Formats: sequence, structure tokens, C-alpha cells
Amino acid sequence: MERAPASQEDLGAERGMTDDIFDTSYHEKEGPKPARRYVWRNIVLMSLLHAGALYGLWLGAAPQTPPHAQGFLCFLLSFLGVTAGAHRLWSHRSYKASLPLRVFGSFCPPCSLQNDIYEWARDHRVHHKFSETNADPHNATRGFFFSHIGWLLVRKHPDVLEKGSKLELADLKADKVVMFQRRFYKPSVVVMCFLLPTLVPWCCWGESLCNSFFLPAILRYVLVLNASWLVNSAAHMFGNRPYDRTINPRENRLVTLGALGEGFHNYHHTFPYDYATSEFGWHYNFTTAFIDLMCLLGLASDRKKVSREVVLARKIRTGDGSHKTG
Ligand code: ST9
Ligand code: ZN
Ligand code: ZN
Repeated sequence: MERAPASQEDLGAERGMTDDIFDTSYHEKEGPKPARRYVWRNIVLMSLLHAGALYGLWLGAAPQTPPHAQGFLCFLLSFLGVTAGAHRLWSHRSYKASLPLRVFGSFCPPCSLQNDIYEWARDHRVHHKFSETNADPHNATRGFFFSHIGWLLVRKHPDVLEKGSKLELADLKADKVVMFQRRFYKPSVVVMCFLLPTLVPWCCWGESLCNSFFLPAILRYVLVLNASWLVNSAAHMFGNRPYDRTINPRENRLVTLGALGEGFHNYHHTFPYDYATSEFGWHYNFTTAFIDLMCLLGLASDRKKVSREVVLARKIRTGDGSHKTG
């Protein structure tokens, strides 16, 4: 494991960016709220997508439908691309990845169609820096529905654009893999999220076109989306706060299970630069195990980890007492 830095601040700064650290100086502007502007294209598409996923569930439950190993694989890849790639690598720079791993990681996010990596990381950094304010794209104080899916159905609050435009993002702009993926995002989504998951089972083992489209493509995509969105909604509302009782994000075991280790959200918002997003190693944390494996294979390095002493001191100082401190 890599050397321990001198202090928590060093650990945050060592990555060459600190835009994911909560900004205590920001205060929301007073005055009337801007009008909510619905994006009807997104509302219609999301409704159709969820209706398609329900149909996929019904098809999947039919006894004659064979198991969909390929759907599971796609599900896992979509997850890892988001958790290990867009989230822990590109949003937080919590470890370093070699070129082959970054290229692989940039192929996975299109499987789960969650915006390009640049946009994902930009929104996510604003989310950490201005958490639970108007400048947070999925501000959970606006309710479960808004933080889950509603934020994708309306125009962003002007403060998100204003505060977001002040982020530096130089590391993302300098990353050729990220910029290449942004440039070819739309065609790659068509291929990786819809065409491949449909064509592989149809062409390779004679699955019906209908099953191939509604199960590995549509249902898988909707499951991955909702598992990700639960981090923004449920993990900001339900669970305990052992590290910092003054913030909303919580430790939520169900979300952790569904999102490969991304539900230790009170820890993550307290120590956003920790590559494991938790103090418990591989426990319920497949993404951490994956990053460790990549390090073992020489494809990743320089994992940032908060020391036990710092975690313990923080628990005692600001935690809600729900974890044993020993
Ligand atoms: C999706 C994302 O689902 C899911 C994210 C999940 C996050 C989870 C986080 C938890 C972490 C843990 C990891 C989770 C993993 C778990 C499991 C994984 C499987 N700063 O956006 P526009 C500017 S996506 C600075 O159009 P509108 C900028 O100039 C699903 N500037 O704003 C921009 O232009 P450009 C599929 C910003 O018009 C311009 O404004 N996608 C920022 O208000 C316009 O930007 C969808 O369904 C910023 N933050 O529209 C909808 N933001 O980008 C996709 C914007 O060119 N989105 N600017 O530089 C949209 O349609 C629109 O964004 C909108 C808002 C309607 C939502
Ligand atoms: Zn994060
Ligand atoms: Zn959060």
C-alpha cells in the first residue's frame, strides 16, 4: 500500500485537484426561486424506458426464457465503468490508472449511458463541493424524487452552471482518453448500451430479438441507472452518520449492495479522496477489490487511503456515535 501522507489536507491536494472538497464559504442567494423548466424530451424518453424495463421484467419472469449471463456481464461492466472509472478515478482522482485501464474504463460508461465522463465528473465534483445547496445538480434537500431522477427532467438551477463554471477541470481536459470519449460519446452509446447487448445474444445463441432487446439492453440499463440514482437519493436520506453527523449523506447498506460498494456515503463525503470509499476494505465493496486487483496486475497505482487514526479522530469529533470507536 502507498505511503501515508502527512495530513488529510495533503491527501486531498496530492491528487492535483481539490474541487470535490466541500466549500463551506458558499451561501445560497436569497430571493425568489427560478422557474422550474421541464425537459419534455427527457420526461417522455425516461417514461418509455421504464415502461420497456417493466415489459422486460415480465418477459424475464416467463419460465421459457433462458438465463441471461451476457446481461449480467454487461451489468457488471456498466457498474465498474461508473464506480471504478467515472467516479473513483475521474471524479476524485483517488488512484492512478495506466493507459490500457483508462481506455477499458472509457468503454464501460457508454454501456450504462450516464453522460460522458467529462460531464459526469464535472456534475459530481459540483455535487461534492456544494452538496445539498442550489449549486448541487441533484440537491437532496429538494426531495427523494428530485435527487433520484427529477434532476434529469428539468433544466439545471442557474447556480449549478455558475459554480460549476468556476471548477478548473484541467486534469479532465488534459486526459486524451476522456476527451476522445466525450467526442464520440453518442455513437459509442448506441453501440455499447443498445446494439451490442441486443445483437450478441440474438446472433450468437439464437435468443429472440424481443428478449435480447428488452432484457440485456433495456432492463439492464434501467437497473444500472436506478442503482446509481439511489446513491444520490436514498444514501442522502436513510442510514446513519458515523463520520460526520452534520452532513446529509449516510451509510446505506442496501445501496452499497446494489452499487458495488458506493453506499458508504457518509464516509465518502467526509473523505472524498479515499479510493475505497469506506474504511472496511473489500467488505461489500467489489469496486475496491477490482481496483486492488488492477494494482496487483500493475495497471493501477497510487491509491489514496485515509489513515485509521484520522478516521477514528473524525468519528470521535463529528460522528453520530453509531459506530464503535474502538
Ligand atoms: C445519469 C447520470 O443517469 C447519473 C449520475 C449518477 C451519479 C451518482 C453519483 C453517486 C456517486 C457514486 C457512484 C455511483 C455509481 C453507482 C453505480 C453505478 C452503476 N458545471 O446539462 P446541460 C453548462 S444520465 C459547469 O444541457 P441544462 C455547460 O456549459 C442519464 N457547467 O444543462 C453545458 O454545456 P456542455 C442519461 C455546466 O440545459 C451547458 O451548461 N441522461 C454544468 O440545464 C448545458 O448543460 C439523461 O437522462 C456544471 N455542472 O439541461 C439526461 N452543467 O455540457 C442528460 C451544465 O456542452 N442530461 N453546464 O459543456 C440532460 O438532458 C441535461 O443535462 C438536463 C439539464 C436536461 C438534465
Ligand atoms: Zn463521489
Ligand atoms: Zn452524494
